[in-house]
Amino acid sequence: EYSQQGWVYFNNSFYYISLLENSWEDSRSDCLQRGADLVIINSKEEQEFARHFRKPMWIGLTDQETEGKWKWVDGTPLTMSYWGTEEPNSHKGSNEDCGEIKFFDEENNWNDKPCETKNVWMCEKTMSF
Ligand code: 2F8
Ligand code: CA
Repeated sequence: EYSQQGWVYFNNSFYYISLLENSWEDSRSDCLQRGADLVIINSKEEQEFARHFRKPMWIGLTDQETEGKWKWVDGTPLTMSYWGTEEPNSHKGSNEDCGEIKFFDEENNWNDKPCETKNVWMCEKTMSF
């Protein structure tokens, strides 16, 4: 695992963890401007990699289009999921349409929360060789 100018390399992708906090949408815009997108987690190894930073962070997961139908930012449905206990729950009827990594002490640590909430975010740029 090596890093360069704020990016960390792992398994054919570079990852960027923000220093600021932002809404999910603004976080995504930042990733796009960096030629990346919010992180898409599609292996246990990648989940563990994201978890080991021990920071609540936005990931590229949303059900903004259809309530309850969670999708990654590239439009693909979830192949595996690591929701925390009782998540996703749209807590107390609030509109929780965006996904974060939250309970970093547990392998299952995704949480849905309101997209306008501010969070650190994680971008991923996949390498094509
Ligand atoms: O207990 C889980 C619950 O915790 C918070 O609500 C009290 C989260 N909300 C925010 O972080 C804004 C919920 O998303 C979470 O389900
Ligand atoms: Ca929640």
